[in-house]
Amino acid sequence: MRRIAPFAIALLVACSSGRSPEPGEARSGGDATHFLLFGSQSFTFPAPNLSSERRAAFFTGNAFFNQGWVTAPASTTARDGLGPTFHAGSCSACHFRDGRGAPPDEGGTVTEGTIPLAIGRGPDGAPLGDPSYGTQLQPFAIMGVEGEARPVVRWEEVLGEYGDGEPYSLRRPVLTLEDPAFGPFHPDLVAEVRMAPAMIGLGLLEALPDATLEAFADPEDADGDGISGRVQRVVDAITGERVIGRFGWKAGQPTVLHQSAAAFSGDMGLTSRVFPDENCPPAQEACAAAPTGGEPEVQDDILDDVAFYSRTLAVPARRAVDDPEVLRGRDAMVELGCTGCHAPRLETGTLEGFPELSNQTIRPYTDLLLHDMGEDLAGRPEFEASEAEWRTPPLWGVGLIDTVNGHTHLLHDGRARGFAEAILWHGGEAEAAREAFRTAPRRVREALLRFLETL
Ligand code: HEC
Ligand code: HEC
Ligand SMILES: [Ca+2]
Ligand SMILES: [Ca+2]
Ligand SMILES: [Ca+2]
Repeated sequence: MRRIAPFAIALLVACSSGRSPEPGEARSGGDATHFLLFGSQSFTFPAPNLSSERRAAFFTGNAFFNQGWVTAPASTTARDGLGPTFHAGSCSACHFRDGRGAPPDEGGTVTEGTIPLAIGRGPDGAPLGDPSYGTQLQPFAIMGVEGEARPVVRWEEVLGEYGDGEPYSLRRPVLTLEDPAFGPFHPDLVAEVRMAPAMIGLGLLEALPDATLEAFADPEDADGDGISGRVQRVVDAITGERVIGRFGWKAGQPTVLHQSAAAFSGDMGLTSRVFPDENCPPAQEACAAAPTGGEPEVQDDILDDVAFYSRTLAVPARRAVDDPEVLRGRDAMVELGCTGCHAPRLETGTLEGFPELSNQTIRPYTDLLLHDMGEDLAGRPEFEASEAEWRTPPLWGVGLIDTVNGHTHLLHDGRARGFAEAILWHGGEAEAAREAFRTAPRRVREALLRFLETL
């Protein structure tokens, strides 16, 4: 297990001069970084290097991302077909202002996230659905069809203390699925809460070469640093091939287009060329009999525009990169072992059709690999990802979630109420980094948090 030399910490506290930002450090998304304003619209801008013609596709996609879909049949045939069961009526209901969803308060229901379900993994590794409820809970339904169940979250407090004795409190969600409409759930069911992540910079992550992810992977922890990242491999629904997974909290989706089509299907009940079937498990007869909004419901050009939009949202520039405390915090990321997973700087390769996103130096703070984060965070298994394994999320933009969405909830289920809590939940491969943070002098912890605020 990784140990941080006390000497390294001492060094970190002592040195306060001589640090400076790297050239271009504020441009987290390379040329797809925007410097516009850092208010509530910070996640909504197109990559500034899109041509005006390509901006048009961005804004068409934007319109379909924000608009509500309606029940079929309707006079607006371009946007009907919602349901029969669904979790939300628009993409932006969860990705509000292209930002991060918030979890419910005590006893509330999940509105800005999803409830993945599984009773294990199927032969190809994909999550195996509950026989009556499938691989995702859709709490709502159109008229004449029943929603599947009501996901209710209650919070349980967990107490701890920092190395210097300062106490802290964490909280974990306890999810119950109330009033199931189609009989009891399978006894092996695992259900979890996942909050909607921000939409920025996704095409840049898609443009990272497979070889970059493979080079970070160290499945047997050959270098003995306690971190054994693994590449996720999933089945591409379009080609049927096994490819690297990158998107979603367990990297269960290979491309932004694939993830967008999966969202149309699982989150909104809208069929597309990628997922042509409605979500109606055999027990749900009214669901199967309900009218559809066309075959497919999401026309190809609309799916393509939404995926284009989802790929080309700019990454906001960092603030205060030359502030001495921020620079100390940046160094603490390295010294405490955070950058073993949250890789600071990467080069994108060529993403076909996206010269704007290709060959960029980006600072996403992720390796996009799966890491065992310990039992406390465990959820459902997904392809190569075990229950406890999660993809390192990119950290760009995390400092602006409060500005955009008015909350500071982090981690896949939104349990962390800020950066410190997010770090304190790290376990498994990240236990050594968490302990280094927990036992670090207060000054170092504060510098680290200050750094995260500038992302
Ligand atoms: C009901 C809430 C909800 C709705 C509606 C929703 N999403 Fe999401 N979105 C999520 C959640 C939760 C995740 C994480 C998925 C996972 O881990 O399985 C996600 C992830 C994504 C990602 C991957 C982001 C990343 O960082 O890996 C993309 C792209 C995306 N959604 C696009 C869309 C689009 C396009 C729509 C509309 C067609 C949409 N979403 C509708 C909740 C939602
Ligand atoms: C072994 C890999 C690993 C290490 C080391 C690691 N992290 Fe993480 N980090 C993750 C993963 C995986 C998640 C997502 C876990 C989840 O959502 O359940 C995460 C989540 C986070 C989040 C929340 C992000 C979000 O979008 O919700 C923050 C902030 C964070 N890490 C900061 C740090 C800091 C600071 C350190 C060093 C003290 C660190 N991490 C060390 C893998 C790692
Ligand atoms: Ca439908
Ligand atoms: Ca379902
Ligand atoms: Ca290793």
